[in-house]
Amino acid sequence: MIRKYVFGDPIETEAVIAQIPAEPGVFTEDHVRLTAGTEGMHAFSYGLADKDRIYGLGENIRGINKRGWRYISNCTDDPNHTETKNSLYGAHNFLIVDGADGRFALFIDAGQQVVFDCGYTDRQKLTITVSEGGFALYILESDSLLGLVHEFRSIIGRSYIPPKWAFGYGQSRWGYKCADDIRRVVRGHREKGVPLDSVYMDIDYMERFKDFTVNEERFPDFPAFVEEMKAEHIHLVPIIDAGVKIEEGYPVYEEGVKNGYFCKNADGSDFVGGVWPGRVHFPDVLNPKARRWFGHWYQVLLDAGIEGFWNDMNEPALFYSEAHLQEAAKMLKDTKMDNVDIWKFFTLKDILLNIANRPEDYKLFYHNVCGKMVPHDRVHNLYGYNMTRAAGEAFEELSPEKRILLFSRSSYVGMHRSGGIWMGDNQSWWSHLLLNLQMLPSLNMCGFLYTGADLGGFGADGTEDLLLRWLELGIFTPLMRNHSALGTREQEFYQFGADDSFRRIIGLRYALLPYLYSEFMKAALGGEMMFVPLAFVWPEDAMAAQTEDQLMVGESIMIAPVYRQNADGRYVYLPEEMKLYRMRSADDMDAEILPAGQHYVKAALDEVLVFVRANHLVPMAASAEYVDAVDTSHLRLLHFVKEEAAYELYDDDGISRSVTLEGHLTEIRAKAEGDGDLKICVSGALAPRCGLI
Ligand code: MIG
Repeated sequence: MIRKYVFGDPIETEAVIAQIPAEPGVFTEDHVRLTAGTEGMHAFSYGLADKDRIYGLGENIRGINKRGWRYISNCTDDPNHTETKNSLYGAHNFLIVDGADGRFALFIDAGQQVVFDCGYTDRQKLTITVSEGGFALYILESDSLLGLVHEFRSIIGRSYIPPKWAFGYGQSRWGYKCADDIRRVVRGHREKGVPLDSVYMDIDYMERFKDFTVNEERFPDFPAFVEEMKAEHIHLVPIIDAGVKIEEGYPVYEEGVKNGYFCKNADGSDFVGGVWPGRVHFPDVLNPKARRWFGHWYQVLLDAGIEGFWNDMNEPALFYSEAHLQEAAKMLKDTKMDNVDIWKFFTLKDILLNIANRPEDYKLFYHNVCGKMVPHDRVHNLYGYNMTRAAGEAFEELSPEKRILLFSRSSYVGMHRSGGIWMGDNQSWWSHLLLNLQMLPSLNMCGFLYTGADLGGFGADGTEDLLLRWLELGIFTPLMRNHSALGTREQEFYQFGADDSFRRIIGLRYALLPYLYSEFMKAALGGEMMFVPLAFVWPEDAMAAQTEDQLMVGESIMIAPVYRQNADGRYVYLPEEMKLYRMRSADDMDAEILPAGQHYVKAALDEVLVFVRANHLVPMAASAEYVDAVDTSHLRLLHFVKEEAAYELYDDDGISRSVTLEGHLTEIRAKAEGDGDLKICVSGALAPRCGLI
């Protein structure tokens, strides 16, 4: 059951693609009350019983159950993902209430700011406040939590599917400057037999940070270099920033100005902001013509052989607006420095400290939405979405056969059809390893399946044990990329000592690929989650509902990564009997069956805990150095078969755009025979290719 209500005159976001007629007349709902209408804002509230839980809100801080904090949908470039924050890079306004009075979900489709007060101001109240402007509210009902997610996903359309190679390991660092830096990274991995499929190119590959340019001194023959890397089975993935450098003779700038494709000031001139290239204009990606134009610029890099991109700075991040920079400079100049008291000092300090991403600056510029000039703050949360959509739509034309890798920093529901996201600038903190885990299911609820965090942490100095432990989670996330910031400790695996552990753990990802790819594709094509909180699988189990450091990955396994430094294991809650595989590599593991309940489970620094549910199978391959080398002609099964089990394995060529479940699923069946000494018989078309582990 889905009901839609429209308030005011909303700007069409195209987040929802199903045709749902709006309810006529006044807003009446059993659950949700419309409470206030002050200053053009709308607020809704819902009374929470003591044990009610709230899920959703996609990319965000804090736990899986969102109750007890205030979250603000306001796409923000903020690298410090601490508990004190209210917003990260995305705006994912989907929320589920799992309440004593029943379960329901809602989606606020609005490009402007939305505040979700989930029992923060008043523990017994959920209040949602939508900033001025029109919007649509969807109310969804279903008996189950998974049913609510499925329903939502069915109206927002299919999630983005990357090429299969994008499930390989990627190495990135803000600081690789030239072809030799990249060659060194590839050699570092290949020499030690550590698998690798991609190397990311951060802003330094460009000429003066200009999009769609390549610095010729650093990459003298770029297409040849791309080919050279491909011969080593490495895909280069360049970054694209939102801001277009203002520079005479730079065609992206000149075309944009000529055609009026940039965001405008109130007086109709092009808005000027400051980002990496210095002074920039922002492409008005909300205007379909400008979107198409910007998207087609990616062709320059496609023509050079590039097959994947990451879109950055598209909240959009604003180091400064030119207007405010002038103002700030004047304020500083006008201050008499001979008698600065402490209050004056704070004012001075704040002038520069708060110059980036100022809310006031986001009100200064305008978009052309269907011929109307719309202030940016009304559509702020749609910017990164539409930048990435620009690329995604262009790729459908420019690469009609082959999938292109694409993921973004900023996003909104709807963008999940065009690309994935990475979780932005985290830190090399143990708490962010846990945050990575907790964001996964919330993102999946909102359609974002191709996702992952900067493994090892982006900001701050990482350590060997942190990287190892983080990879032990990262081997399960669709995007598996080690990335770190300029100025931090170098973080490629070979900067540390434990080469062999890294080889075995990263190798495990490749061995698990048949299962992980299959689960990803089934989730994408079926509108399901790949990472599921225990609460969604065992909703009546109060312990499961509180377990926020374990996840189901697909139908067969539960993961429980270690996320504390110096721990030799961790407590794991088993809602039911499971078989634990303690894996050191694809070939080295021990297994034991554990009863339901709480267990302290040992996991050495180089061991991964995989819990298989009863009557389930996990198809694996042998490890490989790159995705194309994973040999699926021989599969081995992790198994916990008490009676019988069946698994539907999905596979395809990994690159064609047209994908369906039909014709790509093969069933593997296993049956336990005999009493005392169980024998497991595998059947189905794949049986001759399957061995047991
Ligand atoms: O202001 O391109 O999140 O991944 O390395 C920083 C440099 C800009 C932010 C991205 C990060 C990237 C960095 N970028």
